[in-house]
Amino acid sequence: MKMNLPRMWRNFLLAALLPAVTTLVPATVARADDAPKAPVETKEQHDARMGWWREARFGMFIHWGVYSVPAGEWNGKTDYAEWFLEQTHMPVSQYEQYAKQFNPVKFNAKEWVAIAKDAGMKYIVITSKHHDGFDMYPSELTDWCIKSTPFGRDPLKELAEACKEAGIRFCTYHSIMDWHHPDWGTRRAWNDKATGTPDMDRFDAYLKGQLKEVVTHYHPGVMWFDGEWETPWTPERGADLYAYLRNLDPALIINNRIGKARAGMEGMDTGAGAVGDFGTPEQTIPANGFGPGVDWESCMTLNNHWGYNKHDQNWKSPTTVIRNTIDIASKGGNYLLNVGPTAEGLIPDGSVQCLKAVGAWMKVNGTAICGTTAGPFKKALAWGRVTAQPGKLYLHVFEWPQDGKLAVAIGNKVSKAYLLAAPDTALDCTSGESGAVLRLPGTAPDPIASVAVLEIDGAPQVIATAAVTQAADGTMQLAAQTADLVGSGIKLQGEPRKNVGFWLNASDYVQWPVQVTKAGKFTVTLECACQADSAGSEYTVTVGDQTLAGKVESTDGWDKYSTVGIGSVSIAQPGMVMVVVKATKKPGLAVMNLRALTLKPE
Ligand code: H79
Repeated sequence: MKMNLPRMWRNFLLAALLPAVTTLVPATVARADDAPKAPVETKEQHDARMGWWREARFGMFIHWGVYSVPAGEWNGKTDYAEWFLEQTHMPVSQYEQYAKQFNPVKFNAKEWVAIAKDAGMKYIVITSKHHDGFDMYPSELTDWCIKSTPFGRDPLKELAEACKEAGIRFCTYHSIMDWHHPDWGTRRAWNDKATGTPDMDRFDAYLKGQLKEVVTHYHPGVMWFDGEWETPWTPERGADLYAYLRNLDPALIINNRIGKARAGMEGMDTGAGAVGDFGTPEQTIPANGFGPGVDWESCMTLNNHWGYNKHDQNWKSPTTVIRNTIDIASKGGNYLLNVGPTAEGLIPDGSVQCLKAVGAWMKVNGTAICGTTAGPFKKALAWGRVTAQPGKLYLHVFEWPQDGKLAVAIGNKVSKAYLLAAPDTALDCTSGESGAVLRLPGTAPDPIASVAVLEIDGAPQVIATAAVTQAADGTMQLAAQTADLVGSGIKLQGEPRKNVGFWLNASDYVQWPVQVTKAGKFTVTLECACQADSAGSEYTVTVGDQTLAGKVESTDGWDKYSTVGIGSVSIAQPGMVMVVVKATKKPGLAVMNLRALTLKPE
């Protein structure tokens, strides 16, 4: 669906409120002793199960269903897609008629799989069912499925087979929320086909029956849930379904939307009710990664809709898609990029053209994406991004240096350096404790991103670089833009990203490594904003080994800043000092919006 401003605002409020709400749920989901449990795994077994998915890094999402028949248009409005039924409030009996027009005779599974594979994608995730409840395979449990169309074929079977043949993984998306089924707990008023009282236990049995069909007939590598946020779906049902599926197929990988702990569109779990194997940021890329052991996948549209919309030609450029792929891989995540095929069975040309350009880049540089892990740097670098493999760093250069010199803040010895576009030409690279400097040729082999490989001895040793240095008068200005943001929710906001916001988790924090050249005594002030109903948060500011404490007062708005003095600190000698702001108490929605911290010599 297209995200308009009011919805985004609703999302923000919901995302903001969610952590507070989930803390009301017991930390471990209480279930009957005899309830089925997921197979117990050692870390090694877990790593082995996640192995193919972690290596893949790049996949194709496919949103395909009967909503592709109206193609996003109804009654003069042209902004619909897969949320058509909910947004138009069309009676279900009328919506069902679209199934009779769904006859995608041009569908060719091998072609779709080739489009994905040629783009460098290693898996596809297709909607076995979206929120409208329509199954894209012949289910024995309902007629509201591909059987009620003139299309006498099984798209899931054809795709699963084509994937197997091409050596890429077949996966399915299955919506929990179901606007069509009479037993889904929050039945829509426009569901004129449903009678009786909704019964979630019956719904649960129906869902399990369908998932058993999907798992046993098509063997998806991932089961991707969605639509978990409505109240009829509970943490208990999530945990129970997770156990059910993992017992059905112990190798199955399941996303976190099977549970109830997802914090809004940021997609990561906060609070209780967490189940599943990976987090699911939607239409967004986390500012930084989450460290080893936290698996996540950013899903994104190629235009403004998931399902087919014939009016939407707002395609992302190859530059955006390629740099997103790199950015995500450099932070240790996967990129699941969507296409919305037509009711004829074709992937729109705008998508195909973009994916072709991505494929051309991946052909040369794919080894710097697939099978790599996050790079060693905690934050994005000014010139590009870094991914890693044992003994190798892949430098994805977005901004080609004018003087041909690329400084890389690692202390390792570099034994060999070359471009993936010219692997036989060794590049000159000096290395040592003060960092590596790579000499690049005059022009970039690829204006979107050129990849240089550094072969290094041992694990990468990052040289700490100070974001902040002292001004001539000794002042240190610690601006939001230069901070390390640590945590799952906290991020820069405002234009141009001028403050630290979304400080909804009290455990998130902010820090600056500061290079002190002139030691002495400093007055510490903080520039922050806080809405009245969130006032009262308490925080500490730690400078080296000294800690000051403060309390956030209302400034009458999240965008009304005031500067408050919080005390003074002494820095005994020059060197690297860490300045950290942490929350110790958060009675309201957020800790504060933080614009800057200033240390001024006394
Ligand atoms: O399948 C695609 C979309 O149809 C579906 N997810 C992608 C993969 C999608 N459903 N809803 N949205 C996208 C946006 C709506 C988000 C909200 Fe919420 C649901 C706002 C309030 C409820 C999630 C849960 C975000 C905040 C709470």
